[in-house]
Amino acid sequence: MLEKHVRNIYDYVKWQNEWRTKTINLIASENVISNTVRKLCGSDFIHRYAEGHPGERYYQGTEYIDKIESDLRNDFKTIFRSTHADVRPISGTNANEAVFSSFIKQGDIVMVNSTPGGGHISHHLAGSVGKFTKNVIDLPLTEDGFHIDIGSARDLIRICKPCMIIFGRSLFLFPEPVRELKNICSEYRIRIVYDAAHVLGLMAGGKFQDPFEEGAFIVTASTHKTFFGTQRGVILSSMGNSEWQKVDKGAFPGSSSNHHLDTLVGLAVATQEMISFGKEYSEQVIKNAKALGRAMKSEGFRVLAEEFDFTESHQIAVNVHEHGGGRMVANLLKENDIILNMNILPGEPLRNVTNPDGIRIGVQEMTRTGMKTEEMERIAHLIKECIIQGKEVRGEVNRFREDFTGVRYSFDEMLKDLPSPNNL
Ligand code: DSN
Repeated sequence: MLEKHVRNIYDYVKWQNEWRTKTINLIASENVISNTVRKLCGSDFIHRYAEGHPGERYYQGTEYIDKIESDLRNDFKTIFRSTHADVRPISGTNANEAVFSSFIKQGDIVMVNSTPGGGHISHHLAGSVGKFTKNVIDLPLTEDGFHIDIGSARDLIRICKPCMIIFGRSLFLFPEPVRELKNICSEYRIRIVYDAAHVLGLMAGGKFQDPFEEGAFIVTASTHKTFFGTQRGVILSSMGNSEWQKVDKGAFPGSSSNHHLDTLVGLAVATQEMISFGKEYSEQVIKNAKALGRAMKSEGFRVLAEEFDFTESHQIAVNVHEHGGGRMVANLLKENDIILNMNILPGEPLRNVTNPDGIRIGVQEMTRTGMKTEEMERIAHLIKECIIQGKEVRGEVNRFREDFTGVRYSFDEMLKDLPSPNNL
């Protein structure tokens, strides 16, 4: 009986693998790892612990992970020009928690992007910030809903005197006004935290804003959306050593014990891919997102932010109210093997969150399979056939994906003969 359960799990994994290589994957928070990363995952490191820092562990037997981890830490410092990097958080939210626990005290005021403004749940009262203070205030938005209103934000800062402003979003179309709010933040000694989870790979490629250069105090991120990594988190900063000690303790033992060495190995390989191919990749991602915005618009969809050429990131947002709303559209597309998620749009009331008007589309994963702007036009057309013309397009979607099965911007071709050490 129990053996049957294992066979069932095996089947689910097999079916998932087969299914998702045939689907058009447009979830903005996901990406695929290369075959090289995959080959190096599932090694002996999956069994091991290594609390602490390389060379100063609480466990024996960590020689090899020490080497991998300290090189990775240095690579992150070099790529993002920071003095410190902590690669131990096992997720973006885990990285955020290490930072919030270090710098937010009960009663402090924190300003964040609202949920309809695209803000991430971990920045909110119901998420990680809410564990440390109840005083969470939304940053004001401009009328278009896509940008922070600088004048109103300055006024609100003068009145509220927050201890921290958290930039970064889940619906993340345009850069944040770090530079514009830097002076007032210095004046009131406000820490600028920039959650770069969605745009880390674009930043690594030099194609999105550089929050440190613009005045951020600390950058947190997950490592697997536009960055090429396995699913983990990272914290970066050039703050002084004594303040960094707090973050260090926030990461361990504050918000994690073991830091999942197997995915750390994968991230180390993915970071080499990002160093080599990040510029070319991020350029293509942004080109593709803009192309998809234009194509969706010409297929008859209400794509947001047309006046700003739709996006400067890997995402676009579409109002599908007249097609039945975000939930219905996302479900119908899923039935046709096009996978994306419903999303609340700027200006929508929070009560819409479970049935919003919008869908969010991310092109980073399909770009990594080698798709270019022509393929974005094809995707927009398939979405139109499905949603506006009511056609069944699954077969066409599966055929289309047959030409895009590999993972580009990787060493896969060069290292195809490298045997997986896991088969030894
Ligand atoms: N909620 C995820 C997203 O889709 O943006 C990030 O954690």
